Amino acid sequence: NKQLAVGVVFGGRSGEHEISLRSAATILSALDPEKYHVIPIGITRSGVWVAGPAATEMLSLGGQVGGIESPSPARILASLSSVLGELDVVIPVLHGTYGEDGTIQGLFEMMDIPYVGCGVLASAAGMDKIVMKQLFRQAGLPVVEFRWFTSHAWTTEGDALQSDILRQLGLPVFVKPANLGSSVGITRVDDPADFAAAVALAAQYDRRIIVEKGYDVREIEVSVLGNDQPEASVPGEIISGAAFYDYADKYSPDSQSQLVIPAPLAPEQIEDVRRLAVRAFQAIDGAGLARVDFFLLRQTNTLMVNEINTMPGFTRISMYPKLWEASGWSLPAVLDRLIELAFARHAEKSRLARGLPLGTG
Ligand code: G1L
Repeated sequence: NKQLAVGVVFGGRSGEHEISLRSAATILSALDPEKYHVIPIGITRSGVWVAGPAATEMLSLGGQVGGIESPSPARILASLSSVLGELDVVIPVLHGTYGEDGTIQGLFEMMDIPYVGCGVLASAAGMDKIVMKQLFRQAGLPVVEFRWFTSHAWTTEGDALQSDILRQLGLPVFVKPANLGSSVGITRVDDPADFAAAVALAAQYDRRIIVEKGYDVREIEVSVLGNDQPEASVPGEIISGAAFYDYADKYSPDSQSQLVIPAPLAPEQIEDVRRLAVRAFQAIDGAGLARVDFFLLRQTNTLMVNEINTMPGFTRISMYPKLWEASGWSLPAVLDRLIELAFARHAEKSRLARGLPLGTG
């Protein structure tokens, strides 16, 4: 019974390097050493891949390893090929750009290495608030009212866009960059006079901007695990002190927000939210795992799918593992399952024809 070689890839070029290191440390310590030969793999801030002592050092130093010089593409490619050689499966633990947006998943596809979690399409769709909401809407899921536009449209016809959007959505609205994992660049707007500044801020992070209608809500989250027959955990609720669950709140240990598990909901509503979570996962063609975040509108007591997160926070105090814990699945058991799912998906893909006529190999 041979141990599986599991690479855990963390760090990276995104602004959220440290969050990746913390989730990676949790995953490394929860993988069963009887079953797995675990290989930490770090990506430095400059994009160079390192394994062995240098990777372990990155974890303990909180990402201070490596300069900020830009290595050549050839050097990056050489570093990653030297590191990814002997792996049976990889777990990407990377935030944002180059991590959860489908790019690294594409790299693993090209190298034919099984990897944990969503594929290219679901990862990319899950990182884009506009595409995600369009897919949800098309699948018949309830989503908040929204509008979107490009920075270019804003510069050429901003006044018309603003009046049209505010007439449609009312106030408050949330103005957000379309393509970003965390809550940076997001503004709640209560006064039309503040709208343009909110758009200018969001436009610093993406060329596409989404405006969502604001509601008085409770925030409910569900963990999903599986490939073709995804399962939903018990729901949890985030009780937030702040005006909204912002970046600092989400990740700082002295956070004002509190997780309530299971969420205090009526039994029918628990079933509803779990069913909706599975459908949201399927709407983006999810695989492996995702956390689905809901709004429960206080006024009407109705549920709306807010977002899906294909790489949820994964420290011991994070919602995703805590919801499974409450559903009877320990962190090591969840990781075992995710690795099985990675192999199942890889095997299924390998069996599919690759556009070749039958009989050519
Ligand atoms: F191990 C899993 F399940 F594959 C996994 C991997 C990565 C779960 C969650 C995450 N999360 C992240 O990588 C992060 C986006 C929170 C950065 Cl730390």
